[in-house]
Amino acid sequence: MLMDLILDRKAVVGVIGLGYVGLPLAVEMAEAGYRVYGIDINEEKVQSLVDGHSYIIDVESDKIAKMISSGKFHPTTDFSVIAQCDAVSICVPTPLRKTKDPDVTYITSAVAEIKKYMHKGMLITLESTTYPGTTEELIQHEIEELGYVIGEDFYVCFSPERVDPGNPVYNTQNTPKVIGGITPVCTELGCRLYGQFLERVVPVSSTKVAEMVKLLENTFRSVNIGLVNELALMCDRMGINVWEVIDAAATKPFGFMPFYPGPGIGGHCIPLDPMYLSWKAKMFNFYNKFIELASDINGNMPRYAISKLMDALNMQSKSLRGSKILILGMAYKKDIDDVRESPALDLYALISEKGADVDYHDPFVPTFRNGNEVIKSVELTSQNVGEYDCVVLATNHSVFDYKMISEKAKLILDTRNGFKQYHENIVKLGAPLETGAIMKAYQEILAGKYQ
Ligand code: SAJ
Repeated sequence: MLMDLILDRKAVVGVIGLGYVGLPLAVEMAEAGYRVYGIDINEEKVQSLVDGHSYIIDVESDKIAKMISSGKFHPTTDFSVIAQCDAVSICVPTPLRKTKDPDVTYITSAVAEIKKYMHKGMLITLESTTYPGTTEELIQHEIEELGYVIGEDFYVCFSPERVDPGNPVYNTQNTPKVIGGITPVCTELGCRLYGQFLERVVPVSSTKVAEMVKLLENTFRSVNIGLVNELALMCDRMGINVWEVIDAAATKPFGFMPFYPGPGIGGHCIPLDPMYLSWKAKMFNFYNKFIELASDINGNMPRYAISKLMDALNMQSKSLRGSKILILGMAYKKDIDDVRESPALDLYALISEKGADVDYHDPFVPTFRNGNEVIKSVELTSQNVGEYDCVVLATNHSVFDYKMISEKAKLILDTRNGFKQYHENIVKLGAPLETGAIMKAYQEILAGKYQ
């Protein structure tokens, strides 16, 4: 009986997809005492784990080595181990196609493998972010075709991943986990299993509710980022410093949550997940406005940043064409090494297209691909920073020496409000060009002049 196996921790569990979601999940399950098969199609990843090395920022290698030697964790590329599994969690990517519709081929491939080794009594939980209805369409109905009866012969849940790579406070173990099943018994089994190794499980009544929870979480971010990005454009036009406005609004202790403008949005979640919802809603003849509008505004920010750069150079009677530009930061957000969908990639391509000579410096990103080219991060020194006509701060890594850069650079376009001190040579996204007087007053307030 699956419930007994779960409660006695004798259940054998499989995790398909050993990335930033699947590997930490496998670790929690193995540490709770379950025998875990970690399945991935990438042989290098599997071999690395077999050798006791972790490639995920939040998972220590010695933990992997211990789990391997204790016999609790078995990384493999062989899907046939699913025949031995009482429960399987699917943690594969769900990218968007260029046409902005969901690419669920990783999910369908994983389900095709499960079908080969399916047996009675198995619990299947999908964790990949996707549109409402996916779990029923791509898992429940597929397995039912084999003659199994949902809620009796097999169980299916959806549980959205809430992993924030590199987050020093929240991790897989202590982040509440929403779980919704196709039937009540599915929900109960899913909650019982995850409840054995996670601090808190949040049951919901169906897989669709659970799928929608995740999309609301990330659409909430995308729309609010879009709001402040539009506010930045407005403030620029109106001669107001948007950063000061947001900092002051953020002093409101209730009913407000600060979001910040930027050169666009990146990552594997926020630019993509809301488009899943928008795509599915259209099938119900529901044409949403917020998601598409936010996506449009956020997607346009790189071009706004370029126009700001040209305005800034224009102040010094320089054209972008022929100028030397340094982009600081290529990662999609600060203090990480991930460049997926990073707006800095767009900035690099747009600045190149305009005929400028562009370099980048990012201590977390030694190289990146620009089309067929491999671009290398250049060194940043107090000598060379002054050689550039403009330094563009695209990602506000904590490690940058902001004081040195502001003293040595001829001109700075700050798209992240990374430079807190006032300097004549700093132009900010979302603030008027002539920032001198405005920023000087702002700096005096920050320095406590009126307190
Ligand atoms: N961004 C802004 N302004 C903001 C916040 C973010 O421009 O106020 C940009 C970031 O620079 C980045 C993009 O948006 O390019 C996404 O940033 P993010 O902070 O949402 O970071 P992500 O993509 O790593 O989002 C993840 C999400 N986690 C999951 O999906 C499990 C998200 O739900 C988390 O809230 C977020 O981490 C987090 O809080 O760090």
